[in-house]
Amino acid sequence: MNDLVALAAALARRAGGIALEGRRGGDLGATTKSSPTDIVTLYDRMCEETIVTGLADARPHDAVVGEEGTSRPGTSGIEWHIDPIDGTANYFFGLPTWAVSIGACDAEGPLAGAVYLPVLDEMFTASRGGGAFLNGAPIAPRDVRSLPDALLATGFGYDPAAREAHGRTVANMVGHVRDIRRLGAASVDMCFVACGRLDAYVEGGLNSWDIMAARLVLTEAGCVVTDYAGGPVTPEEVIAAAPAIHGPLVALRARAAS
Ligand code: LIP
Repeated sequence: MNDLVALAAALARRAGGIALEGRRGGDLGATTKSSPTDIVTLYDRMCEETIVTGLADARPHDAVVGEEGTSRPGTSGIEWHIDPIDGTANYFFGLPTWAVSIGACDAEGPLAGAVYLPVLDEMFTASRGGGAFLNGAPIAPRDVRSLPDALLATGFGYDPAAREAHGRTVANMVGHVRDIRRLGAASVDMCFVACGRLDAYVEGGLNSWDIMAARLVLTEAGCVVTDYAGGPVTPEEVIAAAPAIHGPLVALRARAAS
């Protein structure tokens, strides 16, 4: 399992370095995908290709799924989920909160993961039962005990109707928490909850590659991660929080969305 984390971290750092160099170089070759604001750059694709090649060299029998189209079957029982640049809009605009997210899972769920923020040179890693770390140091959520004290992060997908609906929900929540943050990358939001820079995160309409690594960082750090009803988390519904406020947050979001 440590070998899987080490591989994920090495490939995340390698791909992140390519993306960072490209950002500094100028032309990003940006186009759009699911909507006029769903950006993809030359470096999203280059990073995914770098990671997929590295995985094929090291673990040729593993399956791989990537945001930019990779879908490789495997026979080992291990499947990798790759977001080569999570927070592509931030990357495009030159904001620092974007990350390379690489997570491995088996039939029981997340097994190992790395989320690397190249601008900040911060590497979040976790393995099942092995703890969660930031640049090798153990991490834990803040000891927040009540929602009015909680700093809540959220995000909005690319579908206009879903964005408006979630915006109304967040508007109904903002008066019941310390404040809201919208950092623009799900894996970054989730890792920041795990290390106490945020207290909670709520977002829907994500994909497996957005959350596979970061959900393991969260649970190994001691956070609670579920769907909106408090059941098993899915990319479609994510509520992540420090333990004491998770239940109250599930209830608040349900009231705010009704
Ligand atoms: C992004 C997510 C973010 C969400 C954005 C977008 P991408 O992923 O990480 O949380 O709010 O709408 O989906 O598209 O930058 O890889």
